[in-house]
Amino acid sequence: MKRLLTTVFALSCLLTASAQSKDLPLIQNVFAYESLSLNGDWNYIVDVQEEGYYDYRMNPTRSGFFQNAKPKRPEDLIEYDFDKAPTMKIPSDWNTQDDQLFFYEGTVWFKKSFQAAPSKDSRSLLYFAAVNYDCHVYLNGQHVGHHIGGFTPFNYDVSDKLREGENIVIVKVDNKRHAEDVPTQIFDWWNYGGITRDVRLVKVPTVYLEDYDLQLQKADAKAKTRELSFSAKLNKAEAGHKVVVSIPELKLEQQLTSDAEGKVSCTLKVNAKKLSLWSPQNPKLYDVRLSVDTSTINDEIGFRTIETRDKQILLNGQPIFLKGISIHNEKPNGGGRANTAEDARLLLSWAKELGCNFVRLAHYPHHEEMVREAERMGILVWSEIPVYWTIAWTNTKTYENARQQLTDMIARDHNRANVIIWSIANETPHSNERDQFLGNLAKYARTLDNTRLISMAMEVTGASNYVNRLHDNMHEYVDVVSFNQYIGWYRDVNDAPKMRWEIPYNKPVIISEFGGGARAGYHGAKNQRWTEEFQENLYIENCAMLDKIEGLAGTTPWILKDFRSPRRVLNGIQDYYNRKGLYSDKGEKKKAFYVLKKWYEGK
Ligand code: GCB
Repeated sequence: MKRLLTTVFALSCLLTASAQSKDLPLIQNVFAYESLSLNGDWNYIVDVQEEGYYDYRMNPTRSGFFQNAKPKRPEDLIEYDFDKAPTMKIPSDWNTQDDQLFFYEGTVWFKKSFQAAPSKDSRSLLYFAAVNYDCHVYLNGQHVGHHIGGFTPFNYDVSDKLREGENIVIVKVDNKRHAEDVPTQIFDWWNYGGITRDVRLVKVPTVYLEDYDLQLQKADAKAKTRELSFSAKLNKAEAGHKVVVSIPELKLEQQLTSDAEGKVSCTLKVNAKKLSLWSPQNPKLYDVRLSVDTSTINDEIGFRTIETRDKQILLNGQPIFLKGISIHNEKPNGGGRANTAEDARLLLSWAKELGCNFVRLAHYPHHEEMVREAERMGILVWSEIPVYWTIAWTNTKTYENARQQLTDMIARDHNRANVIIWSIANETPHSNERDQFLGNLAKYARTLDNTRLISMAMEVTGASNYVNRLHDNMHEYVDVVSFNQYIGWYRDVNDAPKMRWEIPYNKPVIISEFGGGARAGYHGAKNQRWTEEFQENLYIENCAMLDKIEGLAGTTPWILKDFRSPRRVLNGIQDYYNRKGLYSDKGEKKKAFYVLKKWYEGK
């Protein structure tokens, strides 16, 4: 009987978990709402064998750590106590917060208490900007949801679980790597675990704008009137709600009424001369007001078009060369996950100093402030999902996972004028299964957003002697053909002047990676690996070589700053850092920085 009960309980736990695992659709522009920050000190318990989740038969346990149990009588046995456990600052990654957790990959439980005063006139959303990688969220002992994927936000409506006074949120975070995950088991960056971005309790009206989209339509250069298409969806499928969109500076306002699906849409027309288009030289953002019934929120939105013509990328109808740099989502000085607006501003100011008008936010969605700060600073963005290297192409759950991460990346940032490219993958090995997986993802991305360009970082294949031939079936699915190449690092730099490029596609080409490693402060001859001079020479040779690629549309060399990677084990040089940065991990410029800066000055 006891066994049967355990099984029934285990089953109900699993069913509950999967029934609740569907997150509430992501709220658009979370910054616009009043919210209680749940950042700060959280108690944590490292749980190597997931004692707090499974019993000794590996069934989900009734007395899991999410209960936050306390002994009621002196003889009660409870073998954990969050209130006696250490604390760490959230948001953060545990690897840089606790020396013992530097290499740790597994489960850690987090707990935070907070005060709340729920009201019948509003709803409360528990919002996580990112948790790496697999997490279960509990509020006051009840399971709220299960989320997979380390770099995208998610939220739950917790109004019915919230109570007056003290509330306790507990999160089980597991960052173990698996072959069927996205990213998969191996990747060249640190698997930072934890609640790595902000946590908020967001107060929303009972009816609010779950999503809205405001985009400039493409038009003829001579068009006298420009059109802004607006669409929005309420959190409730209810007809009759009044929705107003206005852009005071343009003297535009439109009143709409929701249909039975809770949707509205319209086209706003504006005199072309009055519309100041967003661009790197003019990162103009308009104050946009949006209201539903009696509540109003604001956003800052820029208007621009992005398209391709043969080998050119056109921003607002004009060809643009994308002077880019790749960036990992790491703090500028000292490692660890970047997660603040200050981190974003410093990293992006380095990119600006380099002369960039474009950044490749590799290899997964970066924090939202990074995209928003870049937009304010006039920097275009390539945003990517972690479909990296050897993904389990035939596994349907893997596909669903990648698709969900793509959905959430686009859901979060589709109103950002500076995001021009959605990248669906990086350096994936060719096969029919891969083509099907990525082909479906590319088609799906277009159904979510047909106003931006789709790309992916491909590899040069079929390089024979001095011919670099780009051949990838995925060329059909993308708007921009991008590829990584490492002449000078994984291949001799002396080959650079001899290389001939064969790119048989009439589409814009971006070199999405090139580069090589140097330890800042290590000097020597230009053929001495790891010296700044070696990296400097590699950049000189590569820039000269790239100048010969006809119609090149842009580059995002690898990479702005040295970043942590467990694959980089060479003592005294790498010390668990990938050293291909133009800045060191401490923010020192290396000599190659000046080569790229000069090259960009001439572009
Ligand atoms: C690549 C990968 C990037 C690596 C880089 C390297 O091609 O896309 O994630 O870090 O090479 O340093 O080898």
